[in-house]
Order: sequence, then C-alpha cells, then structure tokens
Amino acid sequence: MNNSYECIEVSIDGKLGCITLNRTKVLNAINRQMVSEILSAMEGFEENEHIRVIVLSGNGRAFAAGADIDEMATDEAIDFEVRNQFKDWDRLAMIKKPIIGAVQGYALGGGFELALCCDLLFAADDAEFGFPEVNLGVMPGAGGTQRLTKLVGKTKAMEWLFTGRRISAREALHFGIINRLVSKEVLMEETLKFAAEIANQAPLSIRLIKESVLKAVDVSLDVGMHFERKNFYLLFSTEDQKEGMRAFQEKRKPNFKGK
Ligand code: DAK
Repeated sequence: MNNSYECIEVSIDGKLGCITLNRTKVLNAINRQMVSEILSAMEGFEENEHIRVIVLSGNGRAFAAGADIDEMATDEAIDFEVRNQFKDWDRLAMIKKPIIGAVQGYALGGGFELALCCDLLFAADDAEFGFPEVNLGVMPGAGGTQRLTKLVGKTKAMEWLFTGRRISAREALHFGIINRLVSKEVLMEETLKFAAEIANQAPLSIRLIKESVLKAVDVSLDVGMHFERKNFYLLFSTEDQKEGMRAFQEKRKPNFKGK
C-alpha cells in the first residue's frame, strides 16, 4: 500500500479499506492532488483481493467543503480541458467494490458530489449537504446536477441547486440521500459495523448487484431486466453460488471466497 499520501489517510481494517480525507485546515477542500490520491487508494483497494468494502470519511469539522476554491479561482475554461481533470472523477465512478461514505459536518459542492459517488451513506446529525456553486457564479461539474436529480427528482434538485441552500441530515434522510442518520459520536463505529456486514456477503453477488442497480438508474426497464438476467446467470458460474446453496442445504454458514 502507498503510505505517502499527503491529503488523505489510508488504512486497512480486516476486509475494509478505509480512506479518510485529511486537509482539516481547509475543511478537507478537494484539490487535484486529493482527487488523484483518493483514486489511487481506491484502485489499490480494488486490486486487493482481501478488501471487500471501501469506507470513505473525513477528518475534522467536515467531510469536504467542496473543491479547493483557491486552486481553481484563476482557472480558465481551457485549463480544465487541457488537464482533462474530470477523468479521475470518471474513474472513481468505475470502482466495482461497494463504497460506503461516512459524512460528518459539511459535504458541499465537490464534497457532496464525492458523497454521491458512494453507494451507501451514513451521516452524523451535524451533517449538512448542499451545492453552493451558484453563489460562486458556477455550477456543479462532477455529476452534482445529474446524480442529485436522479436520486431525488427534479423538484427538490432544482430548488437546492438554484438556492445553494444546505440540506440537513434529517432532510437528507427524508429524501433518501442517506441510508442512516446517527449521532456524531458513533458515526464511524456504526459505519464500520455495517461495512463489515456487507464485507461478509458473497463478494461477486455484491459486485454484480452494484453494477445492476447503477444500470437501473440509466436505462429502460427492458434493458435493465436483460442486464440483470445476464448477471444472474453469471453468478451460477461461481464457486460461491455452489458454496452458498450447499451451506443452506447443510444448515451451516457459507464460507464465501469471491470466486
Ligand atoms: N476551498 C478552499 N478553502 C476552503 C473551502 C473551499 N471549498 N472551504 C473552506 N475553506 C477554508 C476557508 O477558506 C478557511 O481557511 P482560512 O481562512 O482559515 O485560511 C477554512 O477552510 C475554514 O473555513 P471557514 O473559516 O470559512 O469556516 P466556517 O465554519 O466559518 O464556514 C463553510 C464553513 C463550509 C460554510 C465555508 O468555509 C464555506 O462556505 N466554504 C466554501 C463552500 C463552497 O462554496 N464549496 C463549493 C466550492 S465549488 C471539478 C470538480 C468539482 C468541482 C469543481 C471542479 N473538476 C473535476 C474540474 C466542484 C466545485 C465546488 O465544490
């Protein structure tokens, strides 16, 4: 594992690969280096067969208060094109292992977009989500208008994006943005406990379920059903399917290997 990261902390806890955003002086503002480090850590976990679930959190007062405004304040449009800066974000969305986010404090702008790249979200009672880009004369560019709208529908997405207003953890729970709302003191404990539960499920089932659910967001029911069926067939070519069904018949716990 690469331990030379500057903007994040990375650790392994059993079957969990943990990434913690760590630029606390600027509320974990996401600069280019941080995105590249998150991607490198995630791709490392993706290749590590012992890691089953990735957990993403932030140190200090925030999950992340957005992209680093100081870094992009003087950027010109062509700079984004030349740097092809969105490619790292695109690669984050291609991670196949489940990602669980633990959000405390601010998840704003790019921080909210990063949270929306997670498959499941746990949030502390002090969490605040939002897209304040409109106050800066810009708009979300790393999937915010798309992922939020697909998640909550046009009505609330438009309101939150037009106003930049913050969404409380309670509202986020109400609108299905987060899975669980817990007190700040137990946020990591509860997230890790849940992640460990997912980590003990059959890894290939989890992988193909993730792929199928993400597909459902984008395609017609007919196309989605076809996609689901192919993944369903595929799992019958795995050792874990044999093991899972044999364990049921033998009335014991299955021992899944991800094969
Ligand atoms: N960038 C840089 N520094 C930030 C920051 C940010 N997004 N957010 C906070 N900080 C810094 C503050 O400047 C301050 O630094 P010092 O003054 O101490 O040096 C320190 O963090 C503590 O912040 P505050 O003193 O402001 O703390 P408060 O509790 O008073 O306020 C706040 C917290 C979160 C309400 C406030 O800091 C705030 O409004 N922050 C900015 C929030 C924001 O507008 N975020 C959206 C940024 S735009 C892209 C991908 C994505 C994006 C762009 C491009 N590509 C792939 C190309 C996304 C764009 C955005 O996210």
